Order: sequence, then structure tokens, then C-alpha cells
Amino acid sequence: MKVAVAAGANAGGYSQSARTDWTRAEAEGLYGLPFADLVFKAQSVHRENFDANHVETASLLSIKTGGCPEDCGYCSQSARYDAGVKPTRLMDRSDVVAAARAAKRAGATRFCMAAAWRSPKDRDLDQVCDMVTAVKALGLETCVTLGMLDIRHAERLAEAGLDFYNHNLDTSPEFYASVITTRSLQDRIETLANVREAGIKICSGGIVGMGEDIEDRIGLLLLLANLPGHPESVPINLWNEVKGVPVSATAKRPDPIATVRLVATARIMMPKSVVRLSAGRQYMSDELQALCFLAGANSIFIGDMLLTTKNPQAHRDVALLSRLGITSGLSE
Ligand code: SAM
Ligand code: DTB
Ligand code: SF4
Repeated sequence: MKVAVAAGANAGGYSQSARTDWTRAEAEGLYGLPFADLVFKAQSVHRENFDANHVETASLLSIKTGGCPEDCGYCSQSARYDAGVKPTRLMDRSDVVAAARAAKRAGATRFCMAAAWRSPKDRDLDQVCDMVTAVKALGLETCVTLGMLDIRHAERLAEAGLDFYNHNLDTSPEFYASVITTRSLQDRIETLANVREAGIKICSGGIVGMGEDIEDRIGLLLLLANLPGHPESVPINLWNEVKGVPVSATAKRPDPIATVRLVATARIMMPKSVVRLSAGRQYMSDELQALCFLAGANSIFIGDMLLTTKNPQAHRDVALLSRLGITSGLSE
């Protein structure tokens, strides 16, 4: 690791307000604190802003799988690679509502619907708006991720009652072009601006473990924490292995301690954002997840599947959260 581990307990010089002017030196200072100082600071910030013994539970459904024109090098759903994913059409609303009902019964409080699109077409959006309204009526928070969004589409989703829009910045500006060429980071930032303008809450994070450096991971946090307003939700995905995509040639799973450092730094830089351990929990031990919760992670995806890859099974999550005395939709 090139980021220096600092000797002093206050090397990050952080402020607890929701700052959007973080410097690289500050972020690296936090990340490189002695581990106990970093986790203590993150846990302190966490307690000032959240119930430290509660974790949010979200459930994910792929409403349109595969056949995507984009070239995201980590993704099984791009039509450019052969990851063995069979393309499907957009699901019927009744099937989506049935899945949302089942997710609620299983303990989810948020239902996230994902489509493998570059951006939605008008007709697609009408159908997704109907799904959002119907899922919300079940008493679930709603989230969709449909690719790039213009202001007109964002406003229609807001009118349908959408709570969150997920659109990840994915990685640092420096590493970005080696993973994705069909949409720019600026395109993504514009989508987030449209979502914000329409009054929808933002869910935006990224992926680690694709072969990037620690500096790139910190670069991603700087992008997120210096947006005009912090995303309300910040998903941190460990790359979930899929065969046949370019990232499989460069991927390297982060050292578990580096994962905890990243979560803690995210918690301190975005004190009021919900930080989600998203993809890749299947590779994490119970002990690593416990450390991530201690460092300020406070959301998980539940359910056996994410979109095309696996997630830990429900009984394992129930047992883990119960051993940690953490409340969630799973225990209610
Ligand atoms: N097509 C839309 C888009 O990309 O904007 C929405 C769906 S896309 C699958 C949502 C996010 O999932 C991506 O931005 C990426 O961060 C994450 N993702 C995709 N494949 C992944 C993988 N194998 N491991 C971890 N995260 C992944
Ligand atoms: C996010 O940040 N992670 C989720 C959700 N947003 C849409 C997606 C994870 C996908 C993992 C790979 C797969 O299952 O295909
Ligand atoms: Fe398409 Fe989204 Fe996968 Fe990129 S991440 S290939 S946009 S489904």
C-alpha cells in the first residue's frame, strides 16, 4: 500500500458536518490512521448519526436481465461478453409485485428493481413507473436502477413515488476508462444531478476488487463525498466473480483489513449516508462483516441472489445479526 499509515490519532483532521470539500490528503489521512483510531472515529461518527445496532435490509430483483449494449468490464449482463447469462424481457408488473411481497415477508424494508439498460425508453419507463407505484403501496421503500436518466424520466419516476435511484460512480476517474468506455463518469454525474433535481434520493457507490489500487478506492470516496450533496445510500460492492468478462483477468479481492478501512473512511466522510455492504458479502467471513458494521456499515442486501450472482443465504444473515445483537427487518 502506498497510502501512508499515520502516527497521530487526528491525522485526518475531519469535521463531522456533511462536508463536500474533502481533499485527497484528508481522505488518505483518515484511511491510513492506526486501525483502532480509524474504527473508533468511524464508530463515533456512526453513533452520532444512527442507531449503531440497527442494519437496513434491502432486496434486489432483476426486472430485465442481460443483453445490455454497454461494455462495463465487470458485468455479466453486457451483450459484448459471454458470461452465460440468458437475456430476458422486462418482467410483468404482477410478477414484480409478487416478488416484492415475498421480499417483504422475508424481512426487506427496501425493494430495488434493476434493468440491464443503457437508459430506459419511454415505453419501458411507463411500465417501471407502474411497478414503483404498486411496490410502494405494499409499504416498501422503492429503488430502481435503469441506467442513465434524463430530467424528464427522473421527474416521471418521482411522480410515480420513487424513493431512491441507484446509479454508481463505480471507481476512480483514473481507473474508470480501463473498465468502461461506453459511458463517461461525467454522464453518470449528470444522471445523479437529474435524480437530485427531481427530488429523488440518491443511491450511489462503486465496486472494489477489480484490480484498482487503494488510491483508486479513495478516489471513488472523494468523488462521492464531494458531490453537491452526499448520496443518501452508498453501496460498496466487492466485485462478484463472473466468468468471461474483462475484469476477470485483472480482479484481485481486497485484503479484508483494507475493506474495513474503506468502510470506516466512507462512514467518516459521509456521516449521514447509509453505507451498504452490497455485492461480495458471499466472500466475507462473519468476522469481517462484524468489523464492517463496527466501522459504520449499516445496510445489506438480503436474499439468496443479487442480479445474476449469489448472496449469502437468509439463515446465515439471520444468525449473524442475531449473534451481533443487531436489529433489522430480519428480526422484526
Ligand atoms: N444497467 C444499469 C446501470 O449499470 O446503470 C443498472 C444495473 S447495474 C447491474 C448496477 C450496478 O451493479 C453497476 O453499476 C455496478 O456497480 C454493479 N455491478 C454489476 N456487476 C457487478 C459485479 N459482478 N460485482 C459487483 N457489482 C456489480
Ligand atoms: C449496487 O450497487 N449493487 C447491486 C445494485 N446496486 C443494483 C447490484 C450488484 C450486482 C452484482 C452482480 C450480479 O448479481 O450480477
Ligand atoms: Fe449494462 Fe448496467 Fe451491466 Fe453496465 S452494469 S453492462 S450498464 S447492466
